[in-house]
Amino acid sequence: MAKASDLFIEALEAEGVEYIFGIPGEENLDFLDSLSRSKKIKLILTRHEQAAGFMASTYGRFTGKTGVCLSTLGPGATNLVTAAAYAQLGGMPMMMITGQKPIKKSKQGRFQILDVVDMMGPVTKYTHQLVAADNIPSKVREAFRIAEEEKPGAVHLELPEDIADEESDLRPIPASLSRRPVAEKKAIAAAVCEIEQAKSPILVIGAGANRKQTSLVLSELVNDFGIPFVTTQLGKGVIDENHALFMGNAALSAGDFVHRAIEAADLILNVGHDVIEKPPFFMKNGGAKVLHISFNTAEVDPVYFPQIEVIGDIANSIWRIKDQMTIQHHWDFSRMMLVKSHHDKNISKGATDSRFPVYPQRAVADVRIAMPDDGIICLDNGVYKIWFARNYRASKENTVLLDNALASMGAGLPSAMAAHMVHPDRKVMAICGDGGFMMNSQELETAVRLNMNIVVLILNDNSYGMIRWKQANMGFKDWGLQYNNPDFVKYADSYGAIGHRVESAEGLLPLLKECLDTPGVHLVDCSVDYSENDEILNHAIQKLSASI
Ligand SMILES: Cc1ncc(C[n+]2csc(CCOP(=O)(O)OP(=O)(O)O)c2C)c(N)n1
Ligand SMILES: [Mg+2]
Repeated sequence: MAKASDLFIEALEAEGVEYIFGIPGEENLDFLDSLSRSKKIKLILTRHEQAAGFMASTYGRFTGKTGVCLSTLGPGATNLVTAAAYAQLGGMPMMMITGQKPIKKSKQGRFQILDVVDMMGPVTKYTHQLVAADNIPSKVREAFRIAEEEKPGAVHLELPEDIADEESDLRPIPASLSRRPVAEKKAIAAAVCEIEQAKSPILVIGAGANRKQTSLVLSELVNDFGIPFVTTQLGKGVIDENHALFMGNAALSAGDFVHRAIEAADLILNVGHDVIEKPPFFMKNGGAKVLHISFNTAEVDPVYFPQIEVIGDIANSIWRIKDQMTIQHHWDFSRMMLVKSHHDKNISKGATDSRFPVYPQRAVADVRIAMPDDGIICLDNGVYKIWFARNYRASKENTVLLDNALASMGAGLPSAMAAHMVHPDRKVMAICGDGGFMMNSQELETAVRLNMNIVVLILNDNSYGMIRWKQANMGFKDWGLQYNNPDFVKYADSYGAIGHRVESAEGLLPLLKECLDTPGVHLVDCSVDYSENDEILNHAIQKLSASI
């Protein structure tokens, strides 16, 4: 016989769980006591449940294995909701375990009691209240299976305190050996035929391609057949963006050089596309044909209705297409290559701009120089995300972690902390706006306590810049979006982190290098000048790219 909470921990150990991120409440104390005896699972105590959820999700994003987080009932569980949505939309396997008052008898009326299982419904793939210790092995296994199955996402188990204290003589159920299904032979043949017959095919690499080791085989496809490619924000780095056939990133919604390159195609090979991302292109009747290559069938939308679908493991599909296809002499990529030459010239603009506060183009260029190829940047949400997605060339998969799905502020720092935990030997930088950073800045304490090596770069404009940019673009007056910040250097120091301030444009790069080379948690306060954002991103780029 084992206590239910011990059995729960054993079931998590059987799934290979290494960490549980979170904040226990009194309803989790049996669970916590069982966890204290685990030799395999470490508790990562955070200062807010949302940060724990972001960390668990990012762990899942990197490893493909479910990241686990913990909270109490009611307020702890509501704090996890944003992180659940982040994992769910972003395709990251993540499990939330929440406590609950006893379910067999009332202890304190309805104090703190919410229907957490119901609340989690719209933001998870699976949500369940455990009502008997004997259900633990099957429900834990089921939750992991569902979280990790394509498309990965969030799951939730509620463990009430009276159930945690029950006994069971059951054992954890081991995971079965299972492989992802592969595409049907005729679908591969149809895809090969379409690509061979096309005049100017183009590859669009999206979210799903950044999950499952497709990098090698997609790079081979591009190298062997010379087909140009585009990345979406969540597809960054799957193929080296320094490649001669890279046509750009779909950071802006329309009117950029990358859209001109896509318009030059009569067939779009859309790999791993997920409609949660802003569309990299808009389909229209009579326009280019679309070949949807993914784990799951395409969710149809007025702007997305692919004619051909190749459904199954992406790497396997690409490998088989590659194997059966031959280079066609009628393929013509000249228009795309012309667009690319203009694109590359435009991207390098402003990279050495010496004005201060720093211009975003310069910040992106300097971060790129400071970061090694396998270095990981973790972006929060703000207007700089567009600049980084567009101008920062990622050369390896999962080296630019940004959230183009829920696009929640506050994830930059926690995701960088999780990146450091999964890849302790790699350089990690969180890039945040002053607004987004403050939404989870309390986690500096967690990072310092856990002796992490990370650099947090704050692009500081004393405002919610992204919304100001949209406000200007929509012709509204500049109103309601400015605030004051703490002294970020003193703020960092008060946590035992190391605070720095950028004093000139030339000072940014050497400071970033110094921080990356010095162990510890570094916070860099860098004033940024967004005054040209509207002109460049909304007008100049559109005009230039339209003139090619
Ligand atoms: C949790 C959350 N709240 C609000 C928003 C809407 N929003 C998107 S960007 C942004 C402003 C971001 O400001 P900051 O972090 O300072 O970055 P900046 O754009 O100024 O560089 C806001 C309010 C959001 N995406 N997420
Ligand atoms: Mg800001």
